[in-house]
Amino acid sequence: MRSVLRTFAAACCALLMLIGLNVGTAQAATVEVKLGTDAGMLAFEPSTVTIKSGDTVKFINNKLAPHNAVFEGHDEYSHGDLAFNPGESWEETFTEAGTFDYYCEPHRGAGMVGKVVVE
Ligand SMILES: [Cu+2]
Repeated sequence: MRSVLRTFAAACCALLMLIGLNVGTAQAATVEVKLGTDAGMLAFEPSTVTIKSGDTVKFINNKLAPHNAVFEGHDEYSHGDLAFNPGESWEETFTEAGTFDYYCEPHRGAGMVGKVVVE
């Protein structure tokens, strides 16, 4: 009986370690989005990113500044301040699942729009 208990305890330990490892590998990721494409287009690159809840999107000023990113109906994800300098960046962490459309205010008419899909 004692050996059965010991086996059971060992199995529990192994299970806990596996759970611990899983938590370790499920670390939040950061995905980068360029403002203005490398080719010199008024667009976000990539224009659609798919991430997991808890992941972060890092917006990096690239070309044809200034840019910003406004999420309609989601002030918490919006960055209204215009970025003028190349390399200027900011980060937004998405904690709720859904599809979030955004645009660059000064370049909305030129079609500078993007989408963040949070799974
Ligand atoms: Cu822009």
